[in-house]
Amino acid sequence: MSIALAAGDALIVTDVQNDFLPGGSLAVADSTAVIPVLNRYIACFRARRLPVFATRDWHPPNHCSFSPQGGPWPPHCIANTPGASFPAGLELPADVHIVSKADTPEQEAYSSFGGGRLHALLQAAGSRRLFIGGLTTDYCVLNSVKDALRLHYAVFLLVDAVRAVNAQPDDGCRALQEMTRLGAVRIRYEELSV
Ligand code: VGL
Ligand code: ZN
Repeated sequence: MSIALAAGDALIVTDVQNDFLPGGSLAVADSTAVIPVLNRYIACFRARRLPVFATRDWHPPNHCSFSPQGGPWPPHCIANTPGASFPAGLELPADVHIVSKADTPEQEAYSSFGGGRLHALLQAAGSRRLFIGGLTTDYCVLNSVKDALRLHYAVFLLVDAVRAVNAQPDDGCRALQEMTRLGAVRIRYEELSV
């Protein structure tokens, strides 16, 4: 497949944050590998003046998803800490649209569409086709893609720029299958016609 980027396309860089990278509190295997690939996608979108969105997990210190509060995860991505920051190597454009999520103690949001702000920003930008990559395949990417399809966006899943938590060994594979079954189109960078 060869895909030409066009007006109405938007790139969504999902939760590429230090705590999901090696050395972080919720490190995902091989997650560093998404950074150079996402940088290439970012450069393509920038060159065409197409919008780039970066979502981030932005939790308070007592977030309900943390194990001390009875949740499933170690504390991670606490707002305004280095663990919640985007890694230095991620080349986000100066005009990136940053969308924070799950930023109150009682609210969990695996989907970047939680709260409705991303949808409003995308609508304001006139975006209809979403190119979604980042972390993690089996949580935030999966739930964001499902919401995007439900909201009638066309979704291209950047399979070379996602990595999974794999709490169960094949969670990432199953998430890819589910997203494809629901209508997301898997693409790799080489398939963008530049
Ligand atoms: C995520 C685990 C916990 C994600 C967020 O963004 O995929 N995963 N919090
Ligand atoms: Zn989280």
